[in-house]
Formats: sequence, C-alpha cells, structure tokens
Amino acid sequence: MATSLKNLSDYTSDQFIDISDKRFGLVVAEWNRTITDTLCQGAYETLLKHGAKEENIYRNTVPGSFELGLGAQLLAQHEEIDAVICLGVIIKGETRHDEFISHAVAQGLMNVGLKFNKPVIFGVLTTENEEQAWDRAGGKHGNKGVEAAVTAIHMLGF
Ligand code: DLZ
Repeated sequence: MATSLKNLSDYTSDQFIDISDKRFGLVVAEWNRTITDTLCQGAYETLLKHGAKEENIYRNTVPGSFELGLGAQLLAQHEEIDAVICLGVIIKGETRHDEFISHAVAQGLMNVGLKFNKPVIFGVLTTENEEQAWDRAGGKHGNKGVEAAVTAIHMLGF
C-alpha cells in the first residue's frame, strides 16, 4: 500500500513520533567494548526516554564493527523490527585497517537500510585514538549513542 505524501513543511528537524509500539534492534560491536557499551547505554536510555518500551528493544553483539552490516541485516529482515541502531568504535592503528573497516561498514549499513526500507543508523566512532572515542562516548562531545537513537526516532517519523 502506498503511503500518502506529506506536505514538505511537515518535515522539521525536531519531529518526533509516538514510538511506544516501535521495535528497535541495537547491534553493538565488541571491539573497544567498554566504549561501545557506553554508546549502547546512551542509545538505550534515549529510546526509553522518548517512549520506547523495554521489551521492544533487542540488543545483540557482533565481534567487531566489520560484522555490524550482517548483524544489522539479520535484524532488519524481520518485519517486526522498525529501526536498527549500529554501534561501534574503530580506532586508527599502525595500518590502514581502520579505513577499510570504516568504509565497508558505512556502505554496508547504507545498503541494509535501502534494501529493507527502514532506518539503519551508523553509530560508529572512527577516531585517531581512545581519548577521542571517549570524548564522544559521554565526554566533551556528548554521547554519540544518544545521537544515533535520536536519528532513528527522527527517521521513523519520515
Ligand atoms: C581487526 C580489528 C581491528 C584491528 N580494529 C578494530 C577496531 O578498531 N574496531 C572494531 O570494531 N573492530 C576492529 N577489528 C575487528 C574487525 O571489525 C572484525 O571483527 C574482524 O576483522 C573480523 O572480521
């Protein structure tokens, strides 16, 4: 069934819908676990704060960020799941592994969202070091897990 086209002026950046019956999948990478757990906590609390029910939030882990794409797909393929939030921390090392993983994850998550026509959020930190990651996981730049959850809610209202 085709959805009706809303007036463009309806789309505002602070648009939030009732998410009390929405189901969310959280996919969390285990690399840099203490940081990804903090991102996850931020996302989880934000969903609850905006009205999601605890029993409607499904949390799964994957070994590393590279596996977020498949993890997202395995959740997104379920009709009951409305949005998937992927959380990871990719820290630059001596080699270019971080670039390959980051690009693959970004592209992979975009593909899953477009394939299943539902929000699949890229909540992945790509930093030079651990300090920069903590700055974005509850530190001076906020918690990007919170932002990822807000983005998912925003997209559900689209
Ligand atoms: C191998 C690897 C490396 C070196 N660094 C990270 C990282 O900083 N963040 C992350 O989430 N994952 C890392 N991984 C693991 C890969 O994402 C992946 O799990 C493995 O290459 C196996 O496919």
